[in-house]
Amino acid sequence: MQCLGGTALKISVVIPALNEETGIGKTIDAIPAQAFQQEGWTLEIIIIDGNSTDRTRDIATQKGAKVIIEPHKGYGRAYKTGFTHATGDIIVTGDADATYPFDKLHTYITMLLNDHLDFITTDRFANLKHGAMNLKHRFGNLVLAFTLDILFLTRIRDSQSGMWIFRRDALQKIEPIGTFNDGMPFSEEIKIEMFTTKHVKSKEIPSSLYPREGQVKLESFKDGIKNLRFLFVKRVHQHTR
Ligand SMILES: Nc1nc2c(ncn2[C@@H]2O[C@H](COP(=O)(O)OP(=O)(O)O)[C@@H](O)[C@H]2O)c(=O)[nH]1
Ligand SMILES: [Mg+2]
Repeated sequence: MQCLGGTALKISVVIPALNEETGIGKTIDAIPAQAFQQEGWTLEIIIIDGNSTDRTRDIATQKGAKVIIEPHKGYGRAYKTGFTHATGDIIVTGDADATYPFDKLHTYITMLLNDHLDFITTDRFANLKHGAMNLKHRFGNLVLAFTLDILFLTRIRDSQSGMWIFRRDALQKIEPIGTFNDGMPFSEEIKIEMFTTKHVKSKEIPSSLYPREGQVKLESFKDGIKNLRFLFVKRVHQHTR
């Protein structure tokens, strides 16, 4: 049994959801709860619901998840709230739209533990399935990752990936999470902080992306520009800190 300070290791899976009734059930079902149990790990699933008007909350509750309502808009805002509720030693994130390989979590967590890492981000492009991402999004993602790498001297291939596996105490080593962007740039910001902070051991690992269930919340062009702009603003602030 993998333990931390004598007690069983606890995993918190934190998932933001806004009207995801078609994906939330599949997403939760993919979490390999049985493999966790065999390892002696305990599991909590926290859904941060943005006041969905469909059956998202009902389905999540039925599947045993804890549902927290965050009425303020924003992907980043949902995570900021979610992380304050997470009590696990390890936090795992991902969308509620069944696109991320939650079925591989056991392997990813084992890698974090065995390699003594603080933070893992997943590269969805490593094994991209046909139809999982259109060319426009693929190009936008390339531009954003390239810009981030140039500005922050990192080597991240997928700056927008929303699946991260990390030790909760790594959040104490970076800038206060409360100061992070409330919107989609949150995903870039957490990677920038984890990869550029001294004494935080971070790694990007190959992963995959499944086709989305339900309606996309991202407004591709508008959010793409916001994400790009964010990188420059963050760079200037980091420089003057
Ligand atoms: N709670 C909450 N969740 C959100 C909000 N906006 C997006 N999400 C969720 O965040 C995740 C990412 O959004 P998505 O549309 O899949 O963006 P993409 O993967 O970048 O195309 C999904 O699970 C959404 O349901 C929001 O304002 N509040
Ligand atoms: Mg998504």
